[in-house]
Amino acid sequence: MDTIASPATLDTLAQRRRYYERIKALNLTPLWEELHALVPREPASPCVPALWRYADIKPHLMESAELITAQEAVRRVLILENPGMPGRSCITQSLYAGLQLIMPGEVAPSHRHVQSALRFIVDGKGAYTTVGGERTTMFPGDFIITPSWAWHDHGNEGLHGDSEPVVWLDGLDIPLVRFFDAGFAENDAAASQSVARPEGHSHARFGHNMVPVRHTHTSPTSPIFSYPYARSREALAALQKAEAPDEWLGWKLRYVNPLTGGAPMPTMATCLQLLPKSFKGKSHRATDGAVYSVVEGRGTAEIAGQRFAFQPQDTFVVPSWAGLRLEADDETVLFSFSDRPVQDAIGIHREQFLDN
Ligand code: GTQ
Repeated sequence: MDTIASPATLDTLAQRRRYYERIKALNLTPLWEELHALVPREPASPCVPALWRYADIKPHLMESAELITAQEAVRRVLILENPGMPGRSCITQSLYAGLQLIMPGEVAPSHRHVQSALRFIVDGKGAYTTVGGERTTMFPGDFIITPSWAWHDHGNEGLHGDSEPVVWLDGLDIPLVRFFDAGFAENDAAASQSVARPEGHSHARFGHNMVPVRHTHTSPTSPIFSYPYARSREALAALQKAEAPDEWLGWKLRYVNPLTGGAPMPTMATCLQLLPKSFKGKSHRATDGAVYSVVEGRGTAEIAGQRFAFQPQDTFVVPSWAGLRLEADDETVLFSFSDRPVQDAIGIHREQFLDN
């Protein structure tokens, strides 16, 4: 039996077009014209590889402080918009990223929203964020989270009377929440929420591989909301002395919710990795597109065959299923985040470690 479809004649094609026009009035559209795009053989993301050089961005970010205060802007952020998806305020289909600036003496007023947020400190120190009544002071390389629906405000009073502009990378699940049309937000009555507990309280309770005995945690988000760089970096340095680097990833650790061992937030996974000097990694790809922030070192990210030279404070994005090969000229530390917990929850995550 002949199973190969014979090509439609021009007459049939014209008939089909007229038919499509008629059913359009009933809000109907034929699957067979869309099937390949709707159910692709493999991911075909509109997200493209891109790198944002901090040296190029910083002057513009500083200029924004002359145009608008953090108070008026609510959050003074330059969105890192994927060039493949202009106008959509996202860096991948599921993730939002931006660089937020807070000048000495400023306050970004307290609000809360359904969207979960992460902060990765890129430049400057001594700003703080208050999350649910507890403050944490920011230092470069710190990873800080704001759980869904937690009140949060940011400020910059400096350290020991010495304050400087502070910039961090914001990562939010804004596109995911928009996809579900499940977003709510409210402003707090006061610009700065009152501080209810001393700094370090959460860390004392949950940050030492111990947890309070009489505690029942109901949130899907980690009770630790600051993961200081000093500690994460120390772990990587100890690994470097103790074991050989992975051929694809170097030494790569993921941040965990100490109560579950899972990701710190239900929608975003975060990692910190160390690449030795002169590392030439093998290529890998995964269905979770990822955003990288360079903490230390210079090197090259080869993404889907395109080469991007990076240096400290740069941000780059790896689209879903794009091959990534990392090369390091110096000893290099990279922070990254992705939507992997969501893909794991629905059982669709795939990754490949390629032999080249
Ligand atoms: O700090 O609360 O980059 O609400 C975008 C939305 C930061 C924040 C962003 C936000 C925030």
